[in-house]
Amino acid sequence: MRRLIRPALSGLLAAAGGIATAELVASPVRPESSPLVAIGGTVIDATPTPVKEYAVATFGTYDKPLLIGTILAVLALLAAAVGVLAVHHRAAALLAIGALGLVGAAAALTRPMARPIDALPALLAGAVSAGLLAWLAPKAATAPPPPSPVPGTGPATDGAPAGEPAAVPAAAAGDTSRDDRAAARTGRRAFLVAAGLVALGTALAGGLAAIIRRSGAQAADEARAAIALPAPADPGPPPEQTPGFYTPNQDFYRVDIALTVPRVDPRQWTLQITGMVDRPTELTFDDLLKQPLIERDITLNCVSNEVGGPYVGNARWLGVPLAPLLRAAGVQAGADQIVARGADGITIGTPVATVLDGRDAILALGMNGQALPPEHGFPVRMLTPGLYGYVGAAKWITSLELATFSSFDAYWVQRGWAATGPVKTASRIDRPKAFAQLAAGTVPVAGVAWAQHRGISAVEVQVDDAPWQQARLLPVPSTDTWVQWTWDWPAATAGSHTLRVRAVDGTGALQTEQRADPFPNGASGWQSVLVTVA
Ligand SMILES: Nc1nc2c(c(=O)[nH]1)N[C@H]1C(S)=C(S)[C@@H](COP(=O)(O)O)O[C@H]1N2
Ligand SMILES: [Mo]
Repeated sequence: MRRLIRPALSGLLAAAGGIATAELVASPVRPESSPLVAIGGTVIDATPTPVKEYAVATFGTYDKPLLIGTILAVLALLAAAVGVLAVHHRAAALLAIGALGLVGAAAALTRPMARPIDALPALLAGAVSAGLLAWLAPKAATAPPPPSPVPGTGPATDGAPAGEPAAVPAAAAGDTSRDDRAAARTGRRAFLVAAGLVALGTALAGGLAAIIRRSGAQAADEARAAIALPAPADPGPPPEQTPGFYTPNQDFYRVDIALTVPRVDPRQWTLQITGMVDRPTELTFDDLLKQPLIERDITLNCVSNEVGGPYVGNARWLGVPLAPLLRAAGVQAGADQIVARGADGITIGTPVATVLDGRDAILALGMNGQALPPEHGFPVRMLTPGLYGYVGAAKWITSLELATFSSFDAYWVQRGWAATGPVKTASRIDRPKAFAQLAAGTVPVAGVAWAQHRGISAVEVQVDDAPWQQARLLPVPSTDTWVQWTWDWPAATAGSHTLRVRAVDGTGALQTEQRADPFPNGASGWQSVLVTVA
């Protein structure tokens, strides 16, 4: 086992050196061409939807560091194995490492927005790793340990692979043993020096890559900080004052396929409006700032949200109405789908009819008084009140292509999710928390309910099997936001109680009791929480 340490380490170091080189080359120009990012993206795209669902539900926003960590762990195991392979089969080991580089290159080349040059970092990683391994492997090959001077206790020869020299007969030990030990020491020193050099080089390259990457992000962040959002031509109503109505940007849920948050420089950004339009259009960020902007409170939620789950938030958005832009481009007859593309490579398909039906579908530039945060789609994202995010809220948007639903399936639709995703009526209990221990007396029960663009007309609460009670609804600016509700529970009887909530939407339809999982078109069912009154 101990004999494998140096070969395994040389495999690891060779791979680390190659990966660091790739990061260094990728960082300044095309961060997305990093083999790690490309392989991660490929894994995300290939992951079966239920697993992806599980990852989002279980690890939330941490699912990405976890994925990168897993990929690194797998690579480390492979690299160590290749290092061991190099002891007896050097050529095969070098080929294996080269093949890993090819896998990375293939991943980079098949990313949605790939360019041929994106293969370069991975190919370089393969070549550098192979070179490093060729250099380290001979130094890692351990000289056989000096034979034991006592007969019978020397290394067993039984298990030795064919072709390996059997242990030197003990009688011939003496001087040879001392020479061997000296040679082993020199060999170890040579290996340690070489390994140290590779480790140092790797750390330098990796550190430099990190610095370059951060300064690239900084440039986009500085451009973001320098943006002075114009006043809206059509301001929103006075902001609601109740705590919790607006979700602060840093608390707003985040769901996307982007392994690293795209840092888009608004000065280089353009939006293409293409496809089935009479006048293909290209707009710059400044063009958008010059449009009459509207300010609206809109609640956004994710189709992956479970009943009672956290993937819903409400913000005050500033944006350009989308319908006039589309009309100016001249939407052709038959075009029923807007395919939005994001800088992370996603496609999101939104019904043309929904965007043109008079609702406040916007290209959002501002969120709660700031330019969009990078995580939420800076510089520009789409928002379509009443639709789940996966069909109406493309972030880091780069183009809008007018198409048909029959000719193109967007990213999530290819993975089995419904092609159109109107939000389902939902309600949530935020207070008291599940399993809370409460004192008898008046217990404030409170939460939110949403059915964007239909609105909420009533929320009802039930304790155990008692009759449903009407909750009080707090005022809202439009049907496009969630509604905060409260109800005072006269909690008199000690023991366990179940609180249940349901809502009625603006059309008078009662929220369905029918339980459904998020896949394929959103969860449904009434939420209940169990609490104890002392
Ligand atoms: N570019 C891009 N836009 C995207 C996604 C994505 O993966 N990439 N995810 C969508 C989904 S599933 C949701 S629910 C919302 C989430 O927006 P948020 O992260 O700002 O809350 O963004 C949508 N827009
Ligand atoms: Mo979503």
